[in-house]
Amino acid sequence: MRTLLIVDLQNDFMQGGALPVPGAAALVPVINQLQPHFHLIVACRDWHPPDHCSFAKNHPDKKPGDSIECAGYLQKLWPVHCVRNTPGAEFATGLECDRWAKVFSKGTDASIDSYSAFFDNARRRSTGLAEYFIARGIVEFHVVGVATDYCVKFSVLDALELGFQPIVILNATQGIDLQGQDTEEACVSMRQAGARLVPTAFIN
Ligand code: VGL
Ligand code: ZN
Repeated sequence: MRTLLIVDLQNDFMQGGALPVPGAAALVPVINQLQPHFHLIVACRDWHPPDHCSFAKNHPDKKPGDSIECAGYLQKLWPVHCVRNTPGAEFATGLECDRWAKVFSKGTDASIDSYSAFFDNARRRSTGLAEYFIARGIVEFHVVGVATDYCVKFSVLDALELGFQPIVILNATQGIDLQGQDTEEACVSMRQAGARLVPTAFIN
């Protein structure tokens, strides 16, 4: 069953959002054009409580880009983004969602972040995505969305460790590139870990 995972294509990651990923809005038509080629489509979303530990605002004297220790792990701090049940957390305007079988929320626990669609950053809790794929016999799946250097990367690395075979569609992903080379480095680490990265897919 040809399967697609759409990662964090939410308003706050679009231009004008709280944590814009450059070029993210241009992914919407690309991903809409891809969807008819898939039998099973699932999505994950960043779905933070207002007191989430990854928000710089929730730590005295901290600003976005700083890091703190959170649940024993180094946590990069971000602007307030994707607060559950707010317009910024809704899926990107214009993104086709009709055929999606299920949405997996992550980053829902205030005390720990979750870049991966599979687990929180401390791997304490599963989002249910791995169990969902396993129950359906899905091994290979395509990945699109944002951000290549954060949630896409960590989702792909977890997938590989769990024995799945993710395929990243590069023209349907975008990185934040806080450091300039982050997206390129994310691609290298995904490839080295065994992921397939393809420039495009299913062009008629
Ligand atoms: C993401 C930073 C913070 C992502 C989510 O979706 O890549 N990045 N929260
Ligand atoms: Zn987040």
